[in-house]
Amino acid sequence: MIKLEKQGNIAILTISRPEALNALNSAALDELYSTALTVRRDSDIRCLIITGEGKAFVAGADIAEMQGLNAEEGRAFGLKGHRAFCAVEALPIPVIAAVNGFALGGGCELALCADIRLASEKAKFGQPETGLGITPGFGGTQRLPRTVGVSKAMELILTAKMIKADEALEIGLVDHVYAPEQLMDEAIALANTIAANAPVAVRNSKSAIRRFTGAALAWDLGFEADMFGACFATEDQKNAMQAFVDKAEKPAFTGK
Ligand code: CO8
Repeated sequence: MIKLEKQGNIAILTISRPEALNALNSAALDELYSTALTVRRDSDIRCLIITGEGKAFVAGADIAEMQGLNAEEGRAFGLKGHRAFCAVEALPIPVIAAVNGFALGGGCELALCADIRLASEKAKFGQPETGLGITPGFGGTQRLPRTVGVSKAMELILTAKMIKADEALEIGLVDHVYAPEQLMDEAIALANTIAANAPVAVRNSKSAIRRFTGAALAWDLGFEADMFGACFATEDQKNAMQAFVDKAEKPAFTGK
């Protein structure tokens, strides 16, 4: 499900579960975590690119798997996501997200763990969770406002709307937008440019910048997991996720 390919001093990590638009289930999250550790241990890798196979980057956490969770299990699933995503974010080398398609929910949150985000013109971003009866659970409530500012993050999370790549560029969610066929070439060229610079200076620069964005992040993610888990005790979460799995119309929310 998670592929890792080395090209000289750079590596490409591909999320590959195309039959479910690369939705992250528990097994994929465990593999993502262990792959991040593999990258961390390989001192030849100087820059990592993350992308998705097929028409999606990552269409979120796996809704079919989350559907029946209770509050405690929901919180545990959120923490499993945090473990994998924090392992990616905490890599000492720079990470580039090459967002080739849908980056929704956990997919947008994974892109937010990267240091630089490039997108295809076909990419779409969003945090659809409030329409599914839950909060973002893989860091979106904390990393999105740190990236695009509080009010844009509020708008995206509270409306659950999807935005296209050009709007993502406008609000600073991505740094560049390219034609689909150019995306990987541009990502590889950028990774090689970074990899050609002095490795210690590159790592130390990342580490210094991360002190600015990472202040109090661990505590804030713990709070997000509490809020996320609590949603799994509601009927709205059960009904909305059941409707997605059944391909039925979204239910009217009751607040219960
Ligand atoms: N989970 C599980 N399966 C999915 C998901 C998903 N997130 N997204 C797509 N799939 C599956 C579909 O069920 C479908 O399966 P099948 O072929 O067996 O019916 C297959 O992928 C293809 O999908 P579609 O037929 O729907 O493709 P479309 O091109 O018509 O639509 C969309 C593409 C718009 C991306 C649509 O698939 C969609 O809306 N997906 C859900 C997006 C979403 O809501 N993501 C957020 C999920 S919640 C989340 O990520 C919370 C993160 C925090 C979790 C914390 C841990 C608990």
